Amino acid sequence: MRIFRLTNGISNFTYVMINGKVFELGMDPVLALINHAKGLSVSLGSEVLINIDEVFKRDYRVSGLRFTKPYDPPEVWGSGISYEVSRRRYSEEGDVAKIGGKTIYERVYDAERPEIFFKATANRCVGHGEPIAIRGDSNWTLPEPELGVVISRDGKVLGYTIIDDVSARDIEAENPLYLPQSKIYDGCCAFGPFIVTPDEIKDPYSLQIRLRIIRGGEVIYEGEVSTRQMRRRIDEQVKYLIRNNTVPDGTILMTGTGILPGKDSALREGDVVEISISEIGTLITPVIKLK
Ligand code: DO4
Ligand code: MG
Repeated sequence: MRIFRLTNGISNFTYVMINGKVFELGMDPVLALINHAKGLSVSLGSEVLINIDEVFKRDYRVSGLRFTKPYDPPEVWGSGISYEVSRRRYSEEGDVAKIGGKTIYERVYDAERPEIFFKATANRCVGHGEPIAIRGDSNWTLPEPELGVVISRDGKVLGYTIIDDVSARDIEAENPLYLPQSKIYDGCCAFGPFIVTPDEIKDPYSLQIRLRIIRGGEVIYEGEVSTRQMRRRIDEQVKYLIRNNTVPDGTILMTGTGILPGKDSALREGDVVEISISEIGTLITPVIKLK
């Protein structure tokens, strides 16, 4: 089952795709995911005939029906430095503090406890076709394409999604204590277009994540990674997130980036970020710069 939401700019309409057919969803999307996980029934409305491929091409600048975020997540959290490449690149870029001869990023990669940080609330998130943002005070902001997991309050994985942990790398590189300011701001997170239930994913550890940054119609950066290269299991990351920390049903956890474009690919207003994950889909977002 795949949940998605369309908007006409005034009202939102939530749908579910089952075996290629699209139905109106007759209940709250998070409840539908919980029921699906428990083998309980999901309330469906009428079947609808929508040309998904056609709607997929539209963005927020055109009027009419278009994609938006699949639901309003109560909280979005991140897990960091979960790929070897992020351990190395985060250690190299910026004036990075060392403790006991290792950078903080090397230490956290090797440690038993993962890096877990707060990322966003629903109002800071956008969906497919909607703009992600560069902070007005950042000149080096990068997309971080990640596998997102939607979880229940008891840590069960209810669904998978594509998520972009957009990060002001210059602000964090100046001082790691600035992490919340580099991570949390308006338009700092995009996810969707679909939430895909676990029964539709063969193996979450063999998904291919691809990133393209497009500028003026030209691809200026392209990279890919497999979730096979993730250092920690998803259940281990979730376990630390919910340890003594009650999260609401429908919370999203980002599982870390394994693709890091260089400083020369810093996002600019007008760029388009395209993230694909095999078996899930493609999330495309234009980029704006905040004042
Ligand atoms: O502190 C660094 C943040 C790391 C991160 O967001 C990632 O590895 O994806
Ligand atoms: Mg990240």
